[in-house]
Amino acid sequence: MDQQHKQNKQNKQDKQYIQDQKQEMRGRVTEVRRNRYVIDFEDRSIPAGLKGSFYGQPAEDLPIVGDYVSFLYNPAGDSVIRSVYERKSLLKRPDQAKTGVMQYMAANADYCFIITALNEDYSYNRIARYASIALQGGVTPVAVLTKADLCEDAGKYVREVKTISDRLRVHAVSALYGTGMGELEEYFAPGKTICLIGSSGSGKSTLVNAVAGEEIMRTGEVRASDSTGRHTTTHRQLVRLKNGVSVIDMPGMREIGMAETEEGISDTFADIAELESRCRFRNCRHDTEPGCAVKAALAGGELSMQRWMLYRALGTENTDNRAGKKKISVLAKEYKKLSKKR
Ligand SMILES: Nc1nc2c(ncn2[C@@H]2O[C@H](COP(=O)(O)OP(=O)(O)O)[C@@H](O)[C@H]2O)c(=O)[nH]1
Ligand SMILES: [Mg+2]
Repeated sequence: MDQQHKQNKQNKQDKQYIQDQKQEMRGRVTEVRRNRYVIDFEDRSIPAGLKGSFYGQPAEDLPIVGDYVSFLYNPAGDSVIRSVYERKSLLKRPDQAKTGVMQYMAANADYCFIITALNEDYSYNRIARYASIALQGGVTPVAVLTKADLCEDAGKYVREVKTISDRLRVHAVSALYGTGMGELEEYFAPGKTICLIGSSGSGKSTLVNAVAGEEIMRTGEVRASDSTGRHTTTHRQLVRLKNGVSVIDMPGMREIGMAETEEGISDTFADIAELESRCRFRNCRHDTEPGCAVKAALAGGELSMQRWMLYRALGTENTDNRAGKKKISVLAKEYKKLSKKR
C-alpha cells in the first residue's frame, strides 16, 4: 500500500516534470563514464547525456564529477545536460601519460584529503604536489596520515608534513583504533564536499565508513590490475552521506606531473617567494650572489634545507620537465644524505 502510494506520487511528479520540460532542473553530477553521466537530483540518480553543442567545446567546459548542472529531465530515458554552473573550485592535474593534456578531477570540493598511509605509501613530495594542486584549484588541502597504528612515531611524520606549508592541515589517524578521528569531524559538516586523493589501499574507504558510521564504501578492494578485479573502483564517484556531506572518491591516484601548477607552488611556498623578493639582485640565483636573503635564511635556520630543496625541485620541474627530472633525482639523493645525518 505504502509502496503503491509512493509509486503514484512518483508518477505524478514525473508527469509534472514532463509538463515542465522547458523549465530546467538543477542537479549535481555524481558519476561520469565517457559521455554518460549520472545526476543527483532530490536524492535520485538520473542518467543523462550532453546537449549536442557541448561537443567540440574545450575539455575544461564539460561537466565533471561535483559539477552543478542544469538539465532537462526525461523520466523515460536519458535526461539532457544543458549547462554547467560556475565552479567555486576545480581540481585538475596533468594527464599521467604526460601528454600535456589536463585531467579534470573534481569540481566544487571544499576540502581535498590527501590520504597517505604511514607505511611505505608515505611520500613527502607526493603530499606537497597534491597540496599545490589543491591550493591552485581553490580547495583547502588536508593531509590525512592513515594507519597511524602501523607506525611507531606518527608525530614525527605530522611535524615533517607540516613543514610543507602553513596552509596545509595535517592529521594522523587510525580508522582501525579510532584514534585521531575526532579531528576530522570539523570537515564533515553538512553541505561540504570532500575529495579523497590517495593510492589504492591507503585507507580512503575505511576512513569514510568510520566517520559516516555506516558502510558507504567498499573496503579492502583489490587493484584494478589484479586478475580478479573484485570490488575494484576505477572511476570517480560522488556519494552523499546521511548528514549532507558529499564525498568524492578518486581511486588509485598515485603519480602526478607538475605542469600548470606554478600558482599552487607559489601559494604553498609563499614565504620562500617572499624571501626571494628580498634578495639584493632581482635575478639572484641564490648561489654566489651577495645580499642573498635565501642563503641568509638557510644559514639562520629560518628556512629548512629540506623545504628549500623541495621548492627548487618543484619549481624546476615546472619550467622544464626534462631538466627538472634530472635535478629532482640529484636533489632526492642529496635529501636522502641529509636526512640520514639528522
Ligand atoms: N592497520 C590499519 N589498517 C587499515 C586502517 N585503515 C584501513 N586499513 C586497511 O587497509 C586496507 C585498505 O583499506 P581501504 O579503505 O579499502 O583503502 P582504499 O583503497 O584507499 O579505499 C584494508 O584492508 C583496511 O582494513 C588503519 O587505520 N589501520
Ligand atoms: Mg576505496
